[in-house]
Amino acid sequence: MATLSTSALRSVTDEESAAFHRDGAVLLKQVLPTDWVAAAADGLDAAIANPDGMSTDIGTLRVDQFPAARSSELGSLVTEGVLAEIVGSTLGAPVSFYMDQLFFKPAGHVPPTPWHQDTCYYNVDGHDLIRAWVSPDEVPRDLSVEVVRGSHLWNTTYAPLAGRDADRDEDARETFAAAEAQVQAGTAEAPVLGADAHQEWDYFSGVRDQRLPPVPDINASRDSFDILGWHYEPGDVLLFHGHILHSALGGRMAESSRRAHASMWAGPDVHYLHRAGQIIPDPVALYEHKPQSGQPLTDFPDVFPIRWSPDQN
Ligand SMILES: O=C(O)CCC(=O)C(=O)O
Repeated sequence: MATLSTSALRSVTDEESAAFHRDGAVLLKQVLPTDWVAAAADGLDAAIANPDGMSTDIGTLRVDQFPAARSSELGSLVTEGVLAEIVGSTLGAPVSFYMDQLFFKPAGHVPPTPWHQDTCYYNVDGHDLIRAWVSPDEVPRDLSVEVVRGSHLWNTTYAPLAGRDADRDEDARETFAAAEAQVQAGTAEAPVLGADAHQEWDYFSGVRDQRLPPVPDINASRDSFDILGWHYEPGDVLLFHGHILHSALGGRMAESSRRAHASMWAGPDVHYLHRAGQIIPDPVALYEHKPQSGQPLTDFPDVFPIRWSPDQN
């Protein structure tokens, strides 16, 4: 890969950073240099053309986990600093890359992405979780990501939309009860989903935590919620909090496909949390460290090196 730009097109303003902290999301207009947009496009195309054991088709929505691990372009996007600079300067704190996903919606009938939070899917917790959503495609308001403004501060963790249903599946019930007993006893020596899940996995490999409240039916009463959405253009970076309720509109025909890369970044207060209802496997390099609930991710600097810090700039 040729050498790419080493800094963002412009600085994140104080107003943009304040908007992220207040609303839980902000669209940064024209911050990602064109060469990085092109690299993201190449990386997404390569990953889309080469599914792996974690690629999932949900109707016509394709979702991949950890695509940066198998694409040099996406790998560079999350390690070489420009995106980290954008994320970290918005958060106002040092940031490490935690994990990434791709979302591909081909031309034709575009499925919506249902309302959900990200935090409940992962074995991490903390306030400083921030998502960077980047697309090489123009995405109109009625097909792009939207959020419930301020819901990152609601202090409610909703049930994930995935996972086996312990009410209907005895094996799932037993699996969950055993995992929860270990979590409660503080003896969870291994996460529910092991490193082998990186070879073969789908959204029903884990068991949903039925004790968590269901996501409210936001679309049934959209006027009751303060919904924010944007017209996205290549070069923009959409940042949203890991705990915010978000979705993407769909339900109509589109002439072109929508390719998106979404990376999750962790700031200083993010720690490991064994969830009996884990849905998405841990980053593969973390397994050998046998993390314990409550351990800050900064305890694992070789797995999660700091990619940008205000002190270095
Ligand atoms: O791109 C989408 O449709 C959904 C994105 C999303 O849910 C995420 O990045 O967490």
